Amino acid sequence: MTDYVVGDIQGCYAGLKQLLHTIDFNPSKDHLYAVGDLVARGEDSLGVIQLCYGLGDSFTSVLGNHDLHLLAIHHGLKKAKPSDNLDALLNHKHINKYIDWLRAWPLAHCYNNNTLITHAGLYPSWSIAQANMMSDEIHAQLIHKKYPKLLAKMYGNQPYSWHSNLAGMERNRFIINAFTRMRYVSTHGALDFASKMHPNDAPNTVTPWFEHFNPQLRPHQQVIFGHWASLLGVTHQAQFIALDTGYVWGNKMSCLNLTDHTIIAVNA
Ligand SMILES: [Mn+2]
Repeated sequence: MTDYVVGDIQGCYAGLKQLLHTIDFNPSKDHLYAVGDLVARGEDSLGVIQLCYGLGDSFTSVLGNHDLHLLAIHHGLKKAKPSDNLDALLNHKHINKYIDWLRAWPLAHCYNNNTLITHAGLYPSWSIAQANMMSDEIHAQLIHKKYPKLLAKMYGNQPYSWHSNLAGMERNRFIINAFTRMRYVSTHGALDFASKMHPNDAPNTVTPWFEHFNPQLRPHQQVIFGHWASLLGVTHQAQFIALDTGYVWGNKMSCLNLTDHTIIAVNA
């Protein structure tokens, strides 16, 4: 009985199959968590969704920016780019079932009380308990029948900074952006969406979110995240585990064994 967390899959069905084979994944005993971005860009997003859906209770995901974008495209709120490679999924006869399954995942999942699994990371002034509450706020709206209203208004970069008084769509948008799009923050904690480079190449006005001091995070707590392929899995801090190793860009798909804390990867 082993629990695993897989990094960004992004429609890479062959890579996911190879990884599950490599770890000898057994859905009757093991559990697979995913950091989100299950779909988009890879060769077979439909295959990935069908495989993950088929794992039933042995699979848990959090939502990534590409997963939310798929929901918006499905509702005609955004147009897919050809490079998204989502047509086979969007045109599938069971797409409504897959959309309902996808939108029911949260933005953050707490594992064993001290490990947060989320797509982009933990905003540096939030505790894990606060992050769970923020995730629940969005989850409640995503499982509501009027959820396309949230999708229609989630796009945009502002507000850049968190304040507990944020309300309505500004609050929703900040929470969604922090959990699904964050990489760098300014010294004052403002989200910076323009910078995507490796931290070695970053201007000194911004800091990776995981290097920004978080007074709410305890030393025994961990954050497992994806989204940031150019890190290639390196944060230099055991507390922050980066699992997007850029399989879709020709690098690796990585997975963390939560029992023995080893990382297993397959090459593209
Ligand atoms: Mn992402």
